[in-house]
Amino acid sequence: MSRLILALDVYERGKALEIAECTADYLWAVKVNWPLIIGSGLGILTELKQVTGLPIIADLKLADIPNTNRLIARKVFEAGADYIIAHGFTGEDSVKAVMELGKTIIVVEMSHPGAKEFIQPATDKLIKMVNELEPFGIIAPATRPERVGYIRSKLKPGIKVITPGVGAQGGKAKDVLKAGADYVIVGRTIYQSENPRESARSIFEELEVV
Ligand code: OMP
Repeated sequence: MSRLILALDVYERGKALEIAECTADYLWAVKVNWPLIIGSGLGILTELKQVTGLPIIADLKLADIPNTNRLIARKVFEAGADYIIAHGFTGEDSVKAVMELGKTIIVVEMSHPGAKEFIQPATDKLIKMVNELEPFGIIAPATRPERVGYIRSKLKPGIKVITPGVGAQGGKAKDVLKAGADYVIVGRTIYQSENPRESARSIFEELEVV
């Protein structure tokens, strides 16, 4: 099974469906973030699922009070999302509101430089909460394999480690898998490439040999 997740951060419905369809053979799942939902509407979740046959991750990074998280998550799961990404820093009650409705992935550290300011100092506490709640998985930074290794070492076995930041943000697929990631998320390196299928195939093969 593939360990590659496509981050499909385009606006246009047609382009999204075309890229998803031509890369699907090399993916585990397709991740949809706000750009595509804003550009094409929530119906794109089911369309992507029909075209690819793959799980769909709705990357909303939910970060609100429990009631609002619940109101949003309910509609998004109903629209066909198999997983939702939520922030953990809002606290256990907000996270539980999403987890009660479906499979959830919690951000414990982010991949960009600014993540060092507020999120990284809170990572240990976020890991503790995640170990108690046992969501499907967590987000950790492919841009810092040493942090992926650290986070993996503190996490309960079975909780999946999902890592964005490979390619455009500088992370290397092999390094992050060796550090303990279960899946890597790749966006621009695939969807902005001249040949998205070929780019996805090449990352897929790189991941196979680790
Ligand atoms: P590329 O940088 O184009 O490969 O895209 C990375 C994708 O992963 C985007 O959809 C980001 O929103 C997402 N992401 C991060 O880049 N860093 C994080 O810390 C968390 C996420 C995420 O939750 O997926």
